Amino acid sequence: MAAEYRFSFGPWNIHEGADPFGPTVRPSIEFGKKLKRYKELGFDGVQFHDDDAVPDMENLSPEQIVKQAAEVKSMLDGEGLVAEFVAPRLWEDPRGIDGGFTANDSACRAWAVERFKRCCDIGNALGTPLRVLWLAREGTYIRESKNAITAYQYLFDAINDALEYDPKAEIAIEPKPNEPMDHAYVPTIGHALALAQKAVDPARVGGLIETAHALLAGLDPSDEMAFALSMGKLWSVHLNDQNGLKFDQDKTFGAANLRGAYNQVRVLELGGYPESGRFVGLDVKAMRSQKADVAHKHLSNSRTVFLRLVEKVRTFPKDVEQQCIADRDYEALEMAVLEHLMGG
Ligand SMILES: [Mn+2]
Repeated sequence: MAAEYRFSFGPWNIHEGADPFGPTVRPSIEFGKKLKRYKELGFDGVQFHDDDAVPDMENLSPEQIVKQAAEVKSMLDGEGLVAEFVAPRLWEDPRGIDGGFTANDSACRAWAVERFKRCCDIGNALGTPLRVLWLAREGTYIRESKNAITAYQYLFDAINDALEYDPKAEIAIEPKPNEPMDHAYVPTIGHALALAQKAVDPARVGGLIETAHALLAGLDPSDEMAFALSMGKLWSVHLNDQNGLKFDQDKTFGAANLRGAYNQVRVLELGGYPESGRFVGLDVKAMRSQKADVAHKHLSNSRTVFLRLVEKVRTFPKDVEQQCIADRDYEALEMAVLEHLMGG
C-alpha cells in the first residue's frame, strides 16, 4: 500500500563529508555511479542543481547546455529514473556573492536571471517542468546593505521573467530563514505563496518545504506543509530532521523528533500527497564520521522511517481519535499517539 509514494534525492546527498571546519573525508563518487545507487536504495527520482546536470555550464553556449542535458536524460532513461526538478545554483558563482536576483550590482542580477533561464532549458531537456528556487544568498548580513523592498521587487521580476521565458516552467520556492545569510528573504511558506500570488501566472508558482528550514524558522514543518497543501501548492518536500536551532543539519528523517516526523507523514496522508504523483524528497546528509562504503545508509534509513510512519498513520485507531476529540480529552489522544508510536 505504501509503495504509492515515490522517493527522490539529489546527487549532493551522497557526498565527501566536508564541512566549514574540516576537509573531505570520503572519495568523490562520479555522477554515473551515483545514479546506479538510486534504485538499489529504493529511489526513482533525481533532484538536480543546474550544474549537477551540466557541470561546466558557465563556459558553454545555450545550445551546448541543452545538448549535455539531453545526454544526462539518456543516462536517467537507462537507469529507469526520472528528473524531479532542476534548481539554479547561484550561490557558488562569484557573481552570486551578494545574492543573485537581489544583488546590488545590476550586472550580477542580469547574470542571475540568465542563469535561471538556462536552468529552465536544462529542466526541459531532462523532461521536468519543475524548477526549485532555494534563495540561498538572497538576503543580507546587515540590514543596511540592501533595500529589502526593492529586493523583493527584483525577486518578483526574476520569477516573472522565467515564467514568461519558459511556458512549461512550474516554480517551487523553497523557503529558509537563515544560513548562509544572517537573514534570508522569503523565510517561510507564507512568504513564498504570497509572492506566488503576485506572479504573472500564479498557478505556476508553488512551494517546496524542507523540515529543517521550517524548524530553523521556529515553525512546525507539518503545519507549513498543511498551509501549502490547503492551497494546492505543495509541489515537493525536503524531509530530514534538525536538532534545535543551529546550522541546517539535514539529519536522517525522524532521527531527532520521531513524533514530528510522524506528523509530517500524517499531513501528507491527509492532504492526498501520494495521489498527486509528487515526489517525497529526502534531503539528508551522512554524518561526517561515516565510512565511505556505508555513506548511503542515511538515504535508505530515511525512506524506511518514512514508510514505517506511513503504516503508523494508516493504522492509528480512528475510533479512538474520534472519541478523544468528541470528549475533548486531548491528554487521552496524546497518550494514544505515544502508545501507537511505541508499538503499544
Ligand atoms: Mn537543509
